[in-house]
Amino acid sequence: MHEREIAYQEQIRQLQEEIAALKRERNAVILAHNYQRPEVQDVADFVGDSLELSRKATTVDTEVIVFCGVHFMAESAKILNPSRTVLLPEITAGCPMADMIELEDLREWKARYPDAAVVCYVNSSAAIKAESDICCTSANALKVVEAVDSRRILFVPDQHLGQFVAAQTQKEVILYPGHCPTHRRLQPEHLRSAKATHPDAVVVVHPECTEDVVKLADVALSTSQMLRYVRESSSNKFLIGTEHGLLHRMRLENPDKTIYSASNALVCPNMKRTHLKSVNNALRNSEYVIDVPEETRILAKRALDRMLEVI
Ligand code: CIZ
Ligand code: SF4
Repeated sequence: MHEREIAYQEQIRQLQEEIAALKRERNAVILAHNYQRPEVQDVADFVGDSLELSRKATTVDTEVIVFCGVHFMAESAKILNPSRTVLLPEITAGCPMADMIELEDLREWKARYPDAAVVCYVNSSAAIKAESDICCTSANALKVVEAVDSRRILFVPDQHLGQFVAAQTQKEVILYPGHCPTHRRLQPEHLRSAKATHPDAVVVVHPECTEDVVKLADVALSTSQMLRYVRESSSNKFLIGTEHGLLHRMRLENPDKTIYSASNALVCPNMKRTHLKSVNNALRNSEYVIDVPEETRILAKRALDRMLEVI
């Protein structure tokens, strides 16, 4: 190993040790999203998708939850667990897709389609959840749309996940024009070229990818579904079209399988803002506390609870 690499690994090891000690001292648990940096995932007590982590948060008995992810995820943890202190280590770690819809936009949209039910992807702010009828994740979006008591659905904010659902239901799905800039960077030509290089790999993409990309894949799944799929599949080569962070866990869980990324462009800069130093600072200084106004929290929780009743 190169000298610089050895020094870097030593720095990581020291930070991980400090974090473990601080965690005990602060009575904290660390939750990390599947898209976090490998070294951050390695220091976490639980790694998962946003919903798994929010649910996990309801079962932990620690006072503090350090949520390594982006802002809306920490908000969801707070919505479901108001008695805990929820910390987001990097306050500027937002989600551009969630920011593509403002409360005023949604109110205008609802006024335009007064007979439609609003289904809101969990990748949205607490205020948007509070104004919606029900939430969904990428793992249950179709089930939620089918379960809602309305023929007409306003789907916010991800047009690509909405389109993915629209193609599988008889219901009318009206798409709000938001998107994930990271998943949109995976272009059909990237996937065609990756498929040509690895013709025997099973192609698995996220439904936040564009319709053209989804059509080129063998299957489109959420991150938790991808992990299960790869674990249970009898194939041993996979091309994965989602944020790079997921590959860390997938490779750890499947040492005998070969996992390729569909493109080097699949890196979410917001997910990568959180470093071990950020986690260390969060525990040391109790930053940054995520709060949701009680009125918003109750309404947002209603939308999340309705989803949890469906799945
Ligand atoms: O809900 C999540 O955690 C996200 C952002 C993606 C997924 O498919 O799990
Ligand atoms: Fe938002 Fe996309 Fe990043 Fe997920 S990967 S946090 S949807 S920008």
